[in-house]
Amino acid sequence: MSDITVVTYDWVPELPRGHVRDIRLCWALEEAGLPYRVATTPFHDRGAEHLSHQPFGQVPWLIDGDISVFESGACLLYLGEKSEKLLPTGKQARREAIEWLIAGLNSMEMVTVPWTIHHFANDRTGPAWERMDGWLAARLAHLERVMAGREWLAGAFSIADILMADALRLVDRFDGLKNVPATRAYVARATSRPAFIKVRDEQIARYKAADAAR
Ligand SMILES: N[C@@H](CCC(=O)N[C@@H](CS)C(=O)NCC(=O)O)C(=O)O
Repeated sequence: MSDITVVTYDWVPELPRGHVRDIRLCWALEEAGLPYRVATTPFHDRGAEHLSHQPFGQVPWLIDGDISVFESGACLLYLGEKSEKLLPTGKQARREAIEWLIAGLNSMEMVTVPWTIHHFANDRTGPAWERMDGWLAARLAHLERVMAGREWLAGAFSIADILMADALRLVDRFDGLKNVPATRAYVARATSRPAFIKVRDEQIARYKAADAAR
């Protein structure tokens, strides 16, 4: 049986380094102790082969034998099937972890991404920004109530935490968690796990090496 392959860009600009979503897959694989390798696809030339795996021309996707999976959430669910360390087998715990994974994508990341785009674009004045900032604050206030009472989202650490913490650490990068201490502590707890640190550092090193090779 061949190792799982995580596919990501061969190069990205400085800004997203350490945040490219292949991290979610590599983090999960490290947590589960599953063997894998990272392969790259051109950032500048996203051709038919790329689109046959990821129809939006994005990364990541994963290859497992003759199976190809795109969307980081779908990839995490796929990997969750392979290890109880990622997705519990008990019916209720499993349902909760899946619920929170989807919440991370569809209730949190749908707000965090446009919020961070305002930061990247240095566009933080006017009604559009205020609406966006208020929307995120409301979402975070609800999550804060949840996180005040628990260590991880769904019992033990799971793919739900990988997704949620990865989405939120981008907000933390712009100090957007300053009013939600339990959530901020949760993100710090998740991102101090050795598996996360390893894959984040490897991603940054990979892109530094790609700079040197250009
Ligand atoms: N919903 C997708 C989003 C993937 C995504 O935004 N990937 C970024 C890198 S982290 C990308 O490929 N950006 C380039 C682009 O959108 O053209 C997922 O979670 O996999």
